[in-house]
Amino acid sequence: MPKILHIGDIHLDSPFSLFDVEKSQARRNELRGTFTSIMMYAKMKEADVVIIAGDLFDSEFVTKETVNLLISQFSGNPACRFVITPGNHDPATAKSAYLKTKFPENVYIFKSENVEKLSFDDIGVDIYGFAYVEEKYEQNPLERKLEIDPNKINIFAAHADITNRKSVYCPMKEWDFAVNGFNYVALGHIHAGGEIEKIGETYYAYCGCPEGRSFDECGVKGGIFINAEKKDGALKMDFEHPRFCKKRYEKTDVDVSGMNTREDAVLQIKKAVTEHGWGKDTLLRAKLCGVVSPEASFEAEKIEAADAGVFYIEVEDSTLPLLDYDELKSDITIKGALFRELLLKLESRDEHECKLASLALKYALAALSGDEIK
Ligand SMILES: [Mn+2]
Repeated sequence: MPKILHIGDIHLDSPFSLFDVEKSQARRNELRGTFTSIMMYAKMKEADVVIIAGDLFDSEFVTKETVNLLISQFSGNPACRFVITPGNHDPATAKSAYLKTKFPENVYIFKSENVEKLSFDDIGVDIYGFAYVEEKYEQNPLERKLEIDPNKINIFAAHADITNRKSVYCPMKEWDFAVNGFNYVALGHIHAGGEIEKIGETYYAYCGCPEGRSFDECGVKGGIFINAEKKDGALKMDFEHPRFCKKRYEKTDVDVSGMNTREDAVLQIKKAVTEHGWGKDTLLRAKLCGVVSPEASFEAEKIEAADAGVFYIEVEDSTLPLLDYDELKSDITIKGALFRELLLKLESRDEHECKLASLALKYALAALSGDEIK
């Protein structure tokens, strides 16, 4: 019963852009740690094959440290085969680590833009794949139907975009998978990952990235572990979703309506952290929202990770001031004039415009009353 681990989009050596430089560096090292965890998992589960569906590296520039790590991890598990399909971030160019590095014998790297086949007869698995040889891959690699062996477990590994026909990153359709009779399609490219889907007799899935790298990649990240069996042409497959991420990015709105101080905001953020089960593994972007008194001051920029019990935090104050509109409307001073000037925008349906006008009013009123503007 072959066991296959499907991962991808690891983006090793990727830079991180947190406001905190030390934490950015820590995250970069941690990404290598994530890779090591994946390799440990493969060993522990006695995976027969690990498929890396593209973007193993973030760019052509791969550090020596990373190359050495790969070699030691791959050679440290000689019973397992490592199958790599270079993606748009790490195409198999002459200068790439894929062509320049001497990898151990259990590492198989697709280097042609045409679909090729790897046969692992001892476990009855055939893996089809191809490589990006430049940053784009504008054709459909399955334009011509393949002749597959129905007695094998047939897997297609592809760094591809099945969401957009006009994509320059290997535009494909699910239908292509079914027509060719694959049993599983191991997809890379879409970092959010996805459910295990099925079309005809073919399962397919995006594994997603194993470690988020920004607030665009939120949530718990991991890979897909597959137990496969084919007997007399009948296929059985089951799937597990191991977590690999060391840290997780999360975003949340925190309602501070009617509240006033930094302490209030911290308390509400902490509540959200507890409710979601976040903690030291979490990079959090919290948005304070709701309607508050014009005097409220949350000092958002002074709220720290330790206050909220997370690894890293960014707090944005998006609260709106609760103003007495009726009073301001008839106010004969400059305050009233200002308010009437902004009224149309304050009542706008455009959320951005409305927020901008509210902020303008908040700052202007604070300035007019001689308050410090934060
Ligand atoms: Mn990627």
